[in-house]
Amino acid sequence: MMGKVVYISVVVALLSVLLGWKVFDLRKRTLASRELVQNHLPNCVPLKNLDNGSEDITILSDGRAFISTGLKYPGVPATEWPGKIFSIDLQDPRMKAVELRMPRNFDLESFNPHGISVYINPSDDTVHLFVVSHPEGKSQVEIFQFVEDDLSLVHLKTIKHELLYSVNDIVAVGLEHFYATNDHYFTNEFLKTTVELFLAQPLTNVVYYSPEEVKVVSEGYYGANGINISPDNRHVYVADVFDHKVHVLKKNEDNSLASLKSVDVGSLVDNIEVDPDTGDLWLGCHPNAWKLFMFNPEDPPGSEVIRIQNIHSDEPVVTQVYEDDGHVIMGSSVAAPYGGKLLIGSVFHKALCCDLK
Ligand SMILES: [Ca+2]
Ligand SMILES: [Ca+2]
Repeated sequence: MMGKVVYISVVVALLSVLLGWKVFDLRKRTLASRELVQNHLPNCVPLKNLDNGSEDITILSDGRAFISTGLKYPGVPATEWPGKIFSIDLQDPRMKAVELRMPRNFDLESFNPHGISVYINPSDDTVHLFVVSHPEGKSQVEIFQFVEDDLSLVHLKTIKHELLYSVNDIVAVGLEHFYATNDHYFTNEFLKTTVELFLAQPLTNVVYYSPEEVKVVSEGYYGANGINISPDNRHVYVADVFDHKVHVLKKNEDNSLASLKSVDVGSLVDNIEVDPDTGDLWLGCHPNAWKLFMFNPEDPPGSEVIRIQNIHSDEPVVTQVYEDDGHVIMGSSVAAPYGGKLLIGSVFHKALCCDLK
């Protein structure tokens, strides 16, 4: 493996020199470094206990929010804080983020939670939380059952598969069934953060997983990242972070996906949340991701939230809802609306709760 790493690195170094760092320039443009305009929402407050990243957030229809914290991800700043899952009852005006109790037999040391998704079991209404985790930099999916009485998680299953090699986010569609994005082609950390970033090729994909069948269902993304599903379960949405687009795919009977179209967002889209009532997409974005990768606290990466309305019409409406230059919140990765409020989470920084009006 090291031989391959050295070989590819030498080739890239030579190419970069020969091309006069054009590859590097291209990546810098793709990663965006535009100046940001402050576009704040009213009454934003940082959520207590959530200062160590809140990469993904999802909210149930009863106001129960789940939040993954403490992500360690190659190439971006990370906290020493261990990986944990928090929850907030948004119907409770105290808005207190509580750490969910984990099962004793679960390896907390290596737990490194990333994308999350919730599935409600139609037969008994139990809440199943799917969590992408990266123990020792690898990828696997942990499935838990949420117990509201004592705010705990019961571990049901760990899923590993050779096609789930660099998972960023998932969307659960059954008890052990989900779609997952692979955000990189390489699994080696050095290759991921250097060679792949600078070469910028559409090598990433979306995988369907079920106990019976695992298959690549969509490919050709520069960086497949957030994934979610429409309220009627007929369409899947995939964020291509490096192509600044959201792709709309039709979910077929056999769980394959058919590409319908893509919508330009003009920012690096991370996670996607879908409003269950309106079908609007809420996107946590990195408006100057270059600053995220070249992190300098004196010149911090900013945050941006974008909403897409009427995505299935001929004229989807793309609106910037929030933007900050990084002095309030750095590296926003997710935005989740509920009852007139908006939760904004970040890769390694704080989480905010704002009023939408
Ligand atoms: Ca997610
Ligand atoms: Ca993500």
